[in-house]
Amino acid sequence: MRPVIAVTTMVALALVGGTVAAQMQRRASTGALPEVQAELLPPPRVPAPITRSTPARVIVALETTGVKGTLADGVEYVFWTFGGTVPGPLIRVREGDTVEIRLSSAKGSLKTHSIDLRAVTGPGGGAAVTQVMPGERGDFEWKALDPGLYVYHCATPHGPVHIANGMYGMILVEPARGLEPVDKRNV
Ligand SMILES: [Cu+2]
Repeated sequence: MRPVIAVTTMVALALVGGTVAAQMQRRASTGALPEVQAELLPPPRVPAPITRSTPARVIVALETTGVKGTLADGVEYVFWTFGGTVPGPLIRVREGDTVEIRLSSAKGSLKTHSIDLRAVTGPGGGAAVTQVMPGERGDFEWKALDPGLYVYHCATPHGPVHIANGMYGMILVEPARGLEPVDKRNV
């Protein structure tokens, strides 16, 4: 059994090595990208469609905060939020963008928080490197490879409790060719 384990380990290390090398190569090639700040709006408002036809480096600065809100008539509750709202703001990027997530936690917050974006193909969708304690900040960057609409959420144990308290939102990775026009619009 040992040779099998050794070979498996070597293959895994080679794959990880290749992935890291590819990421480093991509990182080196993103140096000249124009930098844009993600427009983060309180739902139901959403950022305008992306009109760029080339990749950019998108900065997403999100703060986790506790916000007192009304749960029902006369019932107040402190929600755990991304950006002060439940759900959190829609993040809008374009396929091929390099996205830098800057997740901070407000001073005075009572919990550690994190972010797991399902659009990210990496450890925990970013949660592995963004377990931020009150007053701290965790950053990471990733490349948006797969267009689609994905959920993001806090992934600090116990994850479902953080999500149930309000820590979720959506991220849209627009296709590089742009979105298809809609045939019906409700206004
Ligand atoms: Cu959390």
